[in-house]
Amino acid sequence: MTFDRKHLLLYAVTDRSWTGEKTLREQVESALKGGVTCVQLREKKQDPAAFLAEAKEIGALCRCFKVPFLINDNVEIALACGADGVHVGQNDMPVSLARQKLGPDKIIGVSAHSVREALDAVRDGADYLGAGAVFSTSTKTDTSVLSLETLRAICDAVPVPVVAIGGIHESNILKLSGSHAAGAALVSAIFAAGDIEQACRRLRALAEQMVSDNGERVLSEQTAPDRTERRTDL
Ligand code: TZP
Ligand code: MG
Repeated sequence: MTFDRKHLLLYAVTDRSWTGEKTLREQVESALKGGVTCVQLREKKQDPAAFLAEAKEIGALCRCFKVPFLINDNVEIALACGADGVHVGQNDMPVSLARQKLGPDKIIGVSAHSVREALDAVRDGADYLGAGAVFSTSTKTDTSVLSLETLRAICDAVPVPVVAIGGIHESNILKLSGSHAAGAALVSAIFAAGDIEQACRRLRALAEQMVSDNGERVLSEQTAPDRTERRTDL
């Protein structure tokens, strides 16, 4: 499978805050059935052994659905579980070091909050960028809200696709129309939902509507010699 912007359309970032009746694995399966196009396993408190065991299990599930599986922050876990790649923030492992450790074929996503950070990340080897928070969120406290103008400026500055993140829900996702974002990454709108599969179906339809405004950008990106043609090992 070739990684490209369509994988960013409806991007699920996990959070175990709402597990209980269901395991995280079951929740991810519901999200996959509902049509998410990428899964990022984001664990801030798991010990390494539990993190790795869970990563192997959820990674295998994503492979069944042919959906890229990425690990937040932890390059060693990504390598050990055979993930398709990682997502790193500005305070995590430097992108160039992550690229060195992962090799040319793994997907590297990088959080960017400005055009400067976006350009630096692409120079250092990012395959896609996550930009946000685009709306206020209580899921991540150490972040501030980015204007939609900045989101669009980031999207237009780089030759790789950009996924918007932060406070995105069914009621505001269409506000991203015309931003040139390739899709939306969501935590609580997916994992706090009562019926995750149905929530993802609705979000998927809205995300498709949101990006349908971006036709011109898709065409120009397809003709640009960008880095999104990397093969993954899916
Ligand atoms: N990065 C920027 S905002 C955010 C992350 C991980 C949290 C997004 O969570 P939610 O629940 O979709 O607002
Ligand atoms: Mg991080």
